Amino acid sequence: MTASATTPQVRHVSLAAPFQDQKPGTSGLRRPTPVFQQPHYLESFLEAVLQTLPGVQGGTLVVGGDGRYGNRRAIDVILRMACAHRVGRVITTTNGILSTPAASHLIRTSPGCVGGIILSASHNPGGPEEDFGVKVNGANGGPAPEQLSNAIHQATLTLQGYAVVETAAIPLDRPGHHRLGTTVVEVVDGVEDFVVLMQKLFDFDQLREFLGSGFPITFDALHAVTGPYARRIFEDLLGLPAGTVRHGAPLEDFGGGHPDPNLTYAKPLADALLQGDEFSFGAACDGDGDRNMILGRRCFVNPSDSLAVITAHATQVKGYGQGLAGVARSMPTSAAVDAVAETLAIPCYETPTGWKFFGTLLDAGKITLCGEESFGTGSDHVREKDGLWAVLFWLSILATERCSVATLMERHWATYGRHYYSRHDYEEVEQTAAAELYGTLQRQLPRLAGQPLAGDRIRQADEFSYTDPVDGSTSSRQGLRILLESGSRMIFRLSGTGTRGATLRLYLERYEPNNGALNLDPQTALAPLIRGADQLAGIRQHTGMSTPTVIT
Ligand code: G16
Repeated sequence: MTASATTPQVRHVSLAAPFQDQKPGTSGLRRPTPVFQQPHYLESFLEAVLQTLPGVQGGTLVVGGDGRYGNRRAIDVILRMACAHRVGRVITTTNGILSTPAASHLIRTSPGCVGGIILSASHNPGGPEEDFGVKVNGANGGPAPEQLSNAIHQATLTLQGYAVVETAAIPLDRPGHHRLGTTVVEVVDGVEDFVVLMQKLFDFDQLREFLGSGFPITFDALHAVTGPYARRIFEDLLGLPAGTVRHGAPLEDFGGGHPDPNLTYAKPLADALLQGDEFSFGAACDGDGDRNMILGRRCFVNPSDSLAVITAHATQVKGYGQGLAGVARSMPTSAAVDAVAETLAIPCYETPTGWKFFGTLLDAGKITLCGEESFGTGSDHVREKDGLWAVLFWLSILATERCSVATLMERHWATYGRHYYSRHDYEEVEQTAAAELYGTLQRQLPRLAGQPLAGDRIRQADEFSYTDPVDGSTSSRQGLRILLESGSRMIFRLSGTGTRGATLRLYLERYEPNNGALNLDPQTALAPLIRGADQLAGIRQHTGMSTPTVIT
């Protein structure tokens, strides 16, 4: 163990004024990197976290990130502030690389761990002029619930200063133990524990045999955190050829790309699967490894459908053979999983957007699987969504079914019917224009029931609010819902993860029974709803945009 020569002196740094803009969004505090580089900005938020997270003094904290620009500096600051706050032990990883699901696992398996700090702006681009972020997780390994996030925000609003020690940076280039005053800093391999967990949940022998039998796959790590994990799993353990993992080296700016696994930002991968014949399966994960996109040859799997397929086939997969307690999806996610849950006769919960809302259900054992339309799928193995877990789950299903992704989807729709679904994003809309659009529609809600729309009729129009069935907490203002008599629906929400202007999300869904037209292009199937949404909310008029920036 290396120790700093003398116990470092704690320095109390005063703030000229508390920061007023440190309210966490859907998942942590995300801002353009230059905002985080302002003097004291990062330290202010961390001080609020260290003052608010229960059990910090003497407790254990997990710290790591997705490797983006600012990661290394932030870890250094956290270690020095943790020492000043007498944190007992900080567990961090070689080069500070730690995916969000691996962080969740590490928190859950480290004795005395009170939570974690994950440095990531998730799927947002990274670099000196791009985005940085700080996510805070609690002792259960999941994202801070709303009450904790609110308490951290409240603390920032009145903060007078912060405590830090000055000392040389702890080397993170290899595993080891170090001492900083009374704080032990443990540098561990951030990959191995997670890989062992995956080996418990999935049958690697079955996967190795299947993937070696002529089912070529490709995985795109988008130069983000999953590269080292995916290389270890696919190339070392499953024996796939070197190069199976594309863009596998984590880079501070993600190679100039946007580490968001969707058809727009993972286009080379999408083109390889949707236009080429080289691969039977393709997948990608986001900046911090919690999101996933699944592709088959000529087949894009909608994330809502992915959750439904995983639920329908769960008992075929090693770690889930005992069956499912229940499932949950976020409100804007399609009801495809509801249909499967009904057949399986298990409960299906509808929560607001944000993984944090699944935490109480998972902790109480009410659900085994959960997912969101925003490319997130996960289970009770951790308390975060998990990109590589989803990829291995899909491959395990395919290894049992021995069919193509497209055939699996066709069979699924022929059984449960198809929930045509699409999300239209309007990014970087001027804040006031977005607020006006949202507010105008919100005011119309009480008058909308019974009105014709999109060749249908509005059955119900409201703003979604949620009461947690476990702890009774309520969350209101969670999106505007327009529910039509046919069962189709459109949802309007303002994103809580963007950092520039506002992002309007429009979610569209239409159900087609299993004896109906199951092979339409989703944009064609949803065309009347798309037109109806514009007519109702004046999207073009308010945003000045004639088309969405991203369609998924
Ligand atoms: C975060 C949350 C997800 C949420 C997503 C989108 O994901 O963890 O639960 O669905 O944001 O949120 P919004 O629609 O408000 O932008 P991530 O991967 O960014 O941490």
